[in-house]
Amino acid sequence: MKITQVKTILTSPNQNYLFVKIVTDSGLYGVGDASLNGREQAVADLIDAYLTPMLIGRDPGQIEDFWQLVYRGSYWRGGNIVMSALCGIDMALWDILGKSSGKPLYALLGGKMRSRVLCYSHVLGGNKEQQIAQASDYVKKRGLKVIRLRAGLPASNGTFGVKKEQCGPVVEPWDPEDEIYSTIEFFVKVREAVGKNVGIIYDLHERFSPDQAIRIMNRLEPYDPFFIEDPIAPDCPDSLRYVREKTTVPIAFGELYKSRWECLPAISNHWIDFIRCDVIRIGGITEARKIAALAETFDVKTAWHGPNDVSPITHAVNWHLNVSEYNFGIQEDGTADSLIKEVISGGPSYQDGCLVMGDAPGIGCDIDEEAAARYPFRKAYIPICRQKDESLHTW
Ligand code: KDG
Ligand code: MG
Repeated sequence: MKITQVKTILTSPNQNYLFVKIVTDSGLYGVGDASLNGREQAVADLIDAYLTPMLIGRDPGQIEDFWQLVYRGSYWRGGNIVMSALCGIDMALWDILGKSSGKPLYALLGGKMRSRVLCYSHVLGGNKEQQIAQASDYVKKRGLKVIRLRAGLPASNGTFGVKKEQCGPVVEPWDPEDEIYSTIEFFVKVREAVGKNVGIIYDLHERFSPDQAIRIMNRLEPYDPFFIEDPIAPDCPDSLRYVREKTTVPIAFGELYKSRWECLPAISNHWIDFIRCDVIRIGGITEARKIAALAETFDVKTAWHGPNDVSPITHAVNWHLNVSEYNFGIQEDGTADSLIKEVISGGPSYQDGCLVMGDAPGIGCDIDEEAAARYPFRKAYIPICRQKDESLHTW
């Protein structure tokens, strides 16, 4: 079998996405997700200009070889744009492998260890009162066993500002010192609303300094968080050690990591309990299974990143990883806008606090290119945060 065509498909069904479709001379094709919120066009350009010519005529089954070719063969290593492009291709190649062997992806990864995947969803209501009400509804009406709160609210509630053509990022105010006590108070109110048997995750979204994160986490200890996510920025690994030593609250970390080597100090020193890389950002399935194995070696569980700015293809890939890995912890189930379901079919569905999926060969998703064309891509930026003195702060 040989690759004959590589298509990049940019589309915006309420949120920007970039898909990769790799077609072969056998008629089989594979689909992958290369979405990088705020930089999709740059990823598409890299694929079109540099990677597609390297793919045409290749055997799609040589997945590891192509991964290494892109990662090491350009001499300059990694980065978000390269790794996202690599992921879109890597997923599509695994999809072709599954379809050509008639097996679902999880079977290629070692087979099923579990049939259901414990998941958590985002509490996104407008203000804090509405969010508390939504948290209760999620538990009482939808049967969620774990819910997720987050520090700060996205500019447009999940769409991250793609509503209009932007010429720069939207600015959101953020002053962490002001937020410490409201963060704690909010968590406590949600705990009172949902009761003691529901897991509560708080995504601090890299928005606090180590000392601020420690103050929050220590005060939350009696309220039993399921985990605290990304309490600090990932840039300085030693800061994570410092936070870890001063609190017993479980820590999930790593959606901004771009490689196994970036994850290594946090995992091998057990500074974290859950590794939550974004499969797109680390170069796809080929790298995710290595990170899962690395985490298993050091008793760290997985909690792969799964917000609504990754598509059902990535949610499906996460599911295949979840069912086939030993050290599965939990899966984030970002409530996807229904419009993306017009473009991408398949993917996991929600059932009684868990995610379930069928046994279709490959990843189990398909793309409707006509539907994608109905929602033209519009360049957009992720918002930024500025403090009262106007200085920039991590979003
Ligand atoms: O595009 C940014 C989102 O992927 C991120 O804000 C979502 O932190 C996130 C999460 O945990 O889902
Ligand atoms: Mg997060």
